[in-house]
Amino acid sequence: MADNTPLKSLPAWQALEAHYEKVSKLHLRGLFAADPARGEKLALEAAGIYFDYSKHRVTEETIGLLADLAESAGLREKIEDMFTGEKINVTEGRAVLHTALRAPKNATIVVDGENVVPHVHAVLEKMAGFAEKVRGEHWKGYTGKPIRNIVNIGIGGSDLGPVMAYEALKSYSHRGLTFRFVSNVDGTDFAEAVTDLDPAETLFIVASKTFTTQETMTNAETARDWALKALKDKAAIAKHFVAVSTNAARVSEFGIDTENMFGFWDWVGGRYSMFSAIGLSTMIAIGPKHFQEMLDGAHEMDEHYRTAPFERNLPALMGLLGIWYNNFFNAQAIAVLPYEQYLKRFPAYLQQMTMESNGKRVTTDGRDVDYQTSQIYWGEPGTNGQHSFYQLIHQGTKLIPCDFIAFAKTRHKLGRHHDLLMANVFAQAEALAFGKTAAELKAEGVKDWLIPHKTFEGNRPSTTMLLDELTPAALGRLVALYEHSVFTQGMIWQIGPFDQWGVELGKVLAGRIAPELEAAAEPELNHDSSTNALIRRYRQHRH
Ligand code: G6Q
Repeated sequence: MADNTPLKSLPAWQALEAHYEKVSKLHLRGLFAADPARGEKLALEAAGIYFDYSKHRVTEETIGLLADLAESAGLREKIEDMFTGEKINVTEGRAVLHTALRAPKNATIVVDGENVVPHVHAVLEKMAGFAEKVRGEHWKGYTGKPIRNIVNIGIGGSDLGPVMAYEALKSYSHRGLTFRFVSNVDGTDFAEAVTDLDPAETLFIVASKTFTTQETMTNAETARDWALKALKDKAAIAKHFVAVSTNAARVSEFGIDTENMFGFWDWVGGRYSMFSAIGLSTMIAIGPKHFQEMLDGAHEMDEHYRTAPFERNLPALMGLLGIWYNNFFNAQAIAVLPYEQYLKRFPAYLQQMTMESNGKRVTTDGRDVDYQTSQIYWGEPGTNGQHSFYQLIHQGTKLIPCDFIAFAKTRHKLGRHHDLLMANVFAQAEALAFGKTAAELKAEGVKDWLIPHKTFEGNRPSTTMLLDELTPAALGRLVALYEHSVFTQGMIWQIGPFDQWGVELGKVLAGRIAPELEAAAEPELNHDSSTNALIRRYRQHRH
């Protein structure tokens, strides 16, 4: 297959290059005028998501050509390889099986000769038992008080998913429990998270796949000191600390009983781990039943991705549309704009999932790419963004395709709020696509000199995703949608979405600098002159 054929040599790629020359000149105003049914034709519904892509700068031919690209890039086979546990994380020699985390009990997925599904369900059951104990006040702290506060300590993939899911599903959460998330090595994060908490009522979940991550271990040690200062007895650790990890030896070295450890496996990547035991805080918040609904939602999207033809396959289409703008229109970014306050951390979560996965510059076989890879993902919930950076999206010089995410039902029926929210999301997509012409402004009597300022050229693409309601299942579907969109892109760009070597160098250098900052005597510094000067200045000024 196309593995070793450079991407730009694929006939399907070249067909898209030629097609781009025609389509890039078209305006969405013209495309909609030419086909009154376009708004319904270029929309799909699957796994509970209505996906309107009609406001994209595409024709039906574009979609066909993009689907051809996916076929000729071998996407079909690659999806099967992922789902069946092939070791597609090449540089780490690992399978990539976040889909197994949401597979039903009777599924069979074999890694190294063993069916992993029973292991997944065993951990889910152990998590459920623990979550119910905490929720039902049966898990008591060392002094006999029930646990009221849960503090998740983790970073990156061991933090962003849990925070995002907790915030997203807050309306389903146990309101008698307080949840906090500590990630940053900046002591402020820990200090502020625990400032109003009683150690006797606080449970720390130390979430770290490796149990070696500097930030997490530093925060966990500080948490242990904080708890012991109040509880005074090492035996208290067993009641106030649990771990989520793949590294049992390190967990017990830290002092946590491995009975209170929830495991996962090397085939779960950090940024793909929110459905694993890393989701323990989520499960305690929303309960095992809702957690299972979230898994079922993700599984529904998995099945859709695995089986639907690419033209009608939401994750494939989303990924391919991203490629269309990134590689043909030279667009650099994608804005993710949820019109749902509960999804306020969703853009941050997606930043890691998308950019840590596909921010790569060599192919899996080590060649430099000669095309762009991951877009920059960013965003904020609507309508706040409208009063801030949307100006640039409407009238700036950059092309920024937008993902609008909205829900027909609100979790809080309050007067006109939801209708107004929805009016805004529909209006933004409409304004971006169709803009406002000079002729329209003139007809409205706008003075000539103001017309250039008030003109919106339009033709700015967006997807509108409309879901029924932000339920646990809906969240599962949305997350899986983006996961598979990222996979689609990574496979077409011939890069490896599941490693992250780019985070290593900074870690190594920080490890070298930390002792230089901590040394009592003036250390000999052998960095560049800028780094040396910064270190010296910090040492002089820190007290
Ligand atoms: C994610 C990355 C990274 C990781 C953190 C935390 O895909 O690998 O963000 O999740 O570095 O790692 P630990 O869970 O091992 O502490």
